[in-house]
Amino acid sequence: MMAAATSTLPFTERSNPLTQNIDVADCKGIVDILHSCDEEMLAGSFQFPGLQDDSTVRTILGAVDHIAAIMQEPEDHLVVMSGCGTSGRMAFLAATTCNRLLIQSGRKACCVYLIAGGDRALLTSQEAPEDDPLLGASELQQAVTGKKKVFYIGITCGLSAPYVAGQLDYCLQHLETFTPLLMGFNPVQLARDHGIEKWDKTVKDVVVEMEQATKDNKAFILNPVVGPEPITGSTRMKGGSATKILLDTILLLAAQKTVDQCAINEHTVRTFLGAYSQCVESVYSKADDISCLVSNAGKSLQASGHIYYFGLGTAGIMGCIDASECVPTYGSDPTDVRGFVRGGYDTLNNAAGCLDNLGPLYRLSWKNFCDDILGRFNSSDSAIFLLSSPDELGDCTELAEQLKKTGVHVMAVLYNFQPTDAKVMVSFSTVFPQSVLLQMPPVPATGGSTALRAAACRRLGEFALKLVCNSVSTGAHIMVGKVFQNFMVDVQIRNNKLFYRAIRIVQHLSDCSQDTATRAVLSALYDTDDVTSLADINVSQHVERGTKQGKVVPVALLCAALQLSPRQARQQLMVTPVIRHAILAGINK
Ligand code: S6P
Repeated sequence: MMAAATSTLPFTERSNPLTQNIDVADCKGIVDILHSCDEEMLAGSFQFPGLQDDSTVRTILGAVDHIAAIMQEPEDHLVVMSGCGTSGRMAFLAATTCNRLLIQSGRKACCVYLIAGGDRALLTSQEAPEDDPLLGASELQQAVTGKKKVFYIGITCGLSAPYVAGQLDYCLQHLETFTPLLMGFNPVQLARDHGIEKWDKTVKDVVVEMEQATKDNKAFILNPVVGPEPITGSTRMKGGSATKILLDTILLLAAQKTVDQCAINEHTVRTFLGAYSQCVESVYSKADDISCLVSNAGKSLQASGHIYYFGLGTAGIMGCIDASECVPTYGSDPTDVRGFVRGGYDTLNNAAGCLDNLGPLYRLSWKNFCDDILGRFNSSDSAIFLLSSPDELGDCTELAEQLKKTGVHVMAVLYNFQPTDAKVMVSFSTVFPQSVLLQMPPVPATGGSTALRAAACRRLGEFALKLVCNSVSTGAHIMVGKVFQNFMVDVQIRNNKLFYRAIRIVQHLSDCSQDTATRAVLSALYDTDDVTSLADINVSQHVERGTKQGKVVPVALLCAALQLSPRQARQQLMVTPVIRHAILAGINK
């Protein structure tokens, strides 16, 4: 094997031994494999501290103390959470839900989020701004204008995003105002060390400076290792889930400390983290039901249909987030998987407000769905309702019944913390004969007000829905051949990280040298056999091209594995779109 030595590869980019045959598993098999990965995320044991280890718990407590202090003085103190892609979306969800809790508790909001690419990145893939540290720094500077103290949480699962590195660097230069916390899931020595265009530092340089600042008690690094992703490099999965666990735990406990004046200690933190382990088990105890959803969703994609999520409140937002990630991960069409939220932008509660005018992909309310899509909704499509309480059944019934008339699969996922009333369940299964009922474990009794406990239920429920939605979209894309072993073979080259990941995928799967893999990727990217003139072009230009050019990795793989020209490879893929089959067909010719 010529691929890069595993020990120098960040955990977030490694191939997970648990999932190497996920592409040939049946639906139940896929869900079972994802279960073992999520257990691995919570258990850790990768020779580095994991989510529940002492050092992680201590860092969480440190962050709780700082944020609780900020919550006491919301006029001129601020918590900023920031990231790219999924990390930014998790920051958005954490900031908006924490503000809501504070307001409900008679306090003032004190959290803001930043996401590379702005609010449009909440719904669609905007991967390029991730590469820009200066953009990151200037957006942070703007966000904190007039604030005296800022607790900044920069999230980059891979310790890899220049956008976040630029912000951390800015914090480090203004430590009189900022206390920065870096959140990610690699050891610091595996932070990204690639050169960044128009910047004199690498992400690793900044991480090393952060390390020094933590020694001086001026910063925090929260980087438990959660193990490789189920689909290699897809940090929307374990990375996104671990981010949610950490942000929710920190913010809920900080709110509990401030609002309810509860003492928060290591035991409280551990109790909270333990609730997430229980949640994972509750979710996957319904593996059979989840695999039915995967099967229907996969059949929809196989028939060129669509998967639509519908939800109220943050349950609906979880669907939108899951949908937004399918494009960069699987090179899917942005209309293949979509999420719709009742109330649209009023529910999303994003900083920039309504984005309807940006185009059809930004029309996200149920009403928008009825106006734009319902008329062409057909039996190849799948509809999945996401519910956070049986009380929401009434709100969903009308739309669900309308959809059922089209002969489509209408399914539901409901999480519930109360013992489920038998009568309610009968009406529920009448409207949704195919459903997943997640009976959630009790929320940890760590003290706190009713509002706080209700918020904790919501956060755990969102986490449960995330796991189910991730299973559905991952499983469905596996069923249409977008995964080879455990690699996302149709990943789009939309930023610097993805350019190098594409090369690694080709190198690994066709067992060639890095040089051959790079030439194959460039050849597929520019549709040419002669790549000599491309050697000196900046990666940002490859990214610009990669954003427009489809099927680069599949074409490059066939070029490298079967010595085809890009043209021949594209022809082969027209006949045999599933890459594993295309390679076998080529070999058997
Ligand atoms: C990953 C997702 C990406 C990442 C983004 C940020 O599945 O498609 O959008 O979230 O690239 O990555 P990171 O490592 O900085 O959190």
